[in-house]
Amino acid sequence: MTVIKTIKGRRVWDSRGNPTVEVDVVLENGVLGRAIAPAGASRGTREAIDLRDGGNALRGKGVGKALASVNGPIAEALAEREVSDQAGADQAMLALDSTPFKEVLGGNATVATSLALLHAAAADAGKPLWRHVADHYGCTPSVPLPEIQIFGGGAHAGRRVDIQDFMIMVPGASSFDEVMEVTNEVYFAAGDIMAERGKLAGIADEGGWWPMFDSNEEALETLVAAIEKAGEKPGERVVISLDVAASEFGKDGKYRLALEDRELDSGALIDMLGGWLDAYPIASIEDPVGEDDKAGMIEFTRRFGDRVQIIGDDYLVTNADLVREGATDGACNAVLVKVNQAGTVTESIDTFFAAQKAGWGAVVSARSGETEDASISHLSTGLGGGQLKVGSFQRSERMVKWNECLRIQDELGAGKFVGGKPMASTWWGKEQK
Ligand code: 2PG
Ligand code: MG
Repeated sequence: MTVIKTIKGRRVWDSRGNPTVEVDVVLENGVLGRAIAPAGASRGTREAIDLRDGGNALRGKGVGKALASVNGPIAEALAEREVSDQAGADQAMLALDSTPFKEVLGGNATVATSLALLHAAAADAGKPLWRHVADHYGCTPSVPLPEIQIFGGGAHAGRRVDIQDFMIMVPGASSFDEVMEVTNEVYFAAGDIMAERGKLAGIADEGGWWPMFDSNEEALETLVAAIEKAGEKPGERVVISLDVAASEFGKDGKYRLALEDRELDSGALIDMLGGWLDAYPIASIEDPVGEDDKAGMIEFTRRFGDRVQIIGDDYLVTNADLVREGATDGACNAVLVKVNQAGTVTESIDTFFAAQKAGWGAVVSARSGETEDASISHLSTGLGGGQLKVGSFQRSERMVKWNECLRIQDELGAGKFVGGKPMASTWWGKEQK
């Protein structure tokens, strides 16, 4: 029994140079737990809000109001509480804010506090965070299989291509270390090919290459060429994963591919993506249609759900009720778990368990605005969640998460890595059951 002594928020800065919220939770025995809120750019409309100050200063992105939430009502409500009661503390924050999207306290205030509490409880128990998560929630820990971005697009690269994330996964690897090695080869092969072809503009928000492609499909062709240049046979050890992030270019069932200057209805978008699934070794696809396109998501899942992982991000916003609804509707077969979309650890883990109960996959994910906080590497391992999405293979706010997984793998042993599965004709996640 160790109780919380103080909770203090401070302003720090994220990978895009924007202010964000860091929280220190100090226990009566002096133990510290610390965490930092990330920030998305392609945000779902139903996720917890980032409370920002508005106005001209700091481009309206100040976090003074969010810090006031932490240092005022949150600190007051949580003081003297038992630190290991994560659910109780998260509930106490929810009791201060009855709005659906945490508009009073700010999701950035609640998520940093909630994660800092988790860190404090782990430190108090003398355990690494991943072990605390596994023990506290009754899970078998395993090191996740990453999906790693090679090119950025959409909101992360000035909308230079419409599709947001072109990623690879290495399900055929037998250790996390091997994934890193293969990714290094593919990532730099892609950069070389783009430079040779005059298609490389720089580095996008999540560390992936910022492309100058003339079509979305050119990105896929280049990615396949990069996998081959790295000495791999596409679809064997290495597969492709896409985040279409369709809400960013579509509304009310109308999708505008600006790069190709054409508009598609939901059916035509689904047909186009289906064509890509036939032509390229794509094992996973996120938000193939918009967050408001329920009929489209059901149709996409009906047609392709038995051969590809279909992840809901903006569509499900780390919400357990929406996961249950999606499972009933037959929309998606996996969920992206972003702690700041939900706003608390407890709600995120509820979402994870709702997905597990539905027989779905779960991918713990970073945001495009990140920091040195590596909590999600531990969360994903502790839950035995299977997959982790962090962005690309460059820049320290990304590498800190991958490197943390390497350390965890050393503690857990390579045998606890979720992978080592050759790509099969069906969705690899299903193969694992
Ligand atoms: C996503 C994320 C991470 P953002 O859409 O999955 O790539 O982007 O954090 O900008 O919402
Ligand atoms: Mg997404």
